[in-house]
Amino acid sequence: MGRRILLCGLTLFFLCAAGCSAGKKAGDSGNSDREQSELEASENLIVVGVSQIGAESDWRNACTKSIKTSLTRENGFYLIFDDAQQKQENQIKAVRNFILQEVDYIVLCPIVETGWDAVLQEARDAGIPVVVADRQVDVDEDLYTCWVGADFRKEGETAGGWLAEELERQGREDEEIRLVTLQGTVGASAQIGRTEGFARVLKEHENWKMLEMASGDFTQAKGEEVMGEFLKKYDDIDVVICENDNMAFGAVDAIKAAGKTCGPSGEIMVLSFDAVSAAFEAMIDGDINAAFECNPLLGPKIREILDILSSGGTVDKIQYMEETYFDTSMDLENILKTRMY
Ligand code: GYE
Repeated sequence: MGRRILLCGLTLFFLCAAGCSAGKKAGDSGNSDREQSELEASENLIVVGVSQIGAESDWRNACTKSIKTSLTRENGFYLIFDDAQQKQENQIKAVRNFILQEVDYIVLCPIVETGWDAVLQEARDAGIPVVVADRQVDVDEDLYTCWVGADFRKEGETAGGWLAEELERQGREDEEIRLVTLQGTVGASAQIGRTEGFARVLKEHENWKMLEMASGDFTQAKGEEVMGEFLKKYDDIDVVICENDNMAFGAVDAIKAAGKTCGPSGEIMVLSFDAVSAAFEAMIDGDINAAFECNPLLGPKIREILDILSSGGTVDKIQYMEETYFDTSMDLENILKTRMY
């Protein structure tokens, strides 16, 4: 189905390109054979429209790279990729364009959970299956085929459990512990899950005091700005929870700029989510205490799902990625050599 419109578009494009030299027949130009074979080849390709959130973090860039290197022509896909620059309205526009182009499948990495009902209903009415990836959507389950991503609540709980153990190891389990949180984009699953997961552990520790939580929008610049404000307001912060690595990098800069120290031998403990390579470097440098992994390599999983669907198979509705955590007690230099992002 998608191929018809897409091929019309491609044909028009090629005709325009060829039309510049009036009267040219196919085969006249050095390119037309290649164009012709591209056209033929694209007939067998699965046409996929991918709406990506943006490029706000190392994690996001690794995710985009993973999708682009998985949904290739060699693997049987024709990828139409759209970067929404962190705006839901751009994502909605992109999905509508994919529907107009009659793509075979839509992959949506939604910025926030709400606000998708209308456009996903339109995709459903057009008979185009939607695979949701990374963050989740808060809509009727029938409006998408499946979701693949991380268990963000579990990540938050793991971080809380790690902190409890670490404080015990330091003999500080009964001390008052003053925390702040740099939250992700408000309403994004990664923000909601990590905040809620950590809150479950927080509730169990009366001596942990959450001073303030504010959003740094998953970016380094905003993370630095918000942490700078926290440091002006509170001069005795023990722990900062950063809901992604890039905000943690910003927080470390803000802590240093305020003349304070952080990491395993500093005044402020820094806990982060994602575990991208730069977070390993920051742990090795002694700036970050622990990074709770979130796997951005969704491309191969999405490819597998689309292959199964296009050969008529069915897939599990909810598919979680495997994850762990890393801290400075581990052999980080050697682990870093094995990391893919
Ligand atoms: O943690 C962050 C990115 O949704 C899991 O989005 C993703 C988050 C990730 O900007 O770095």
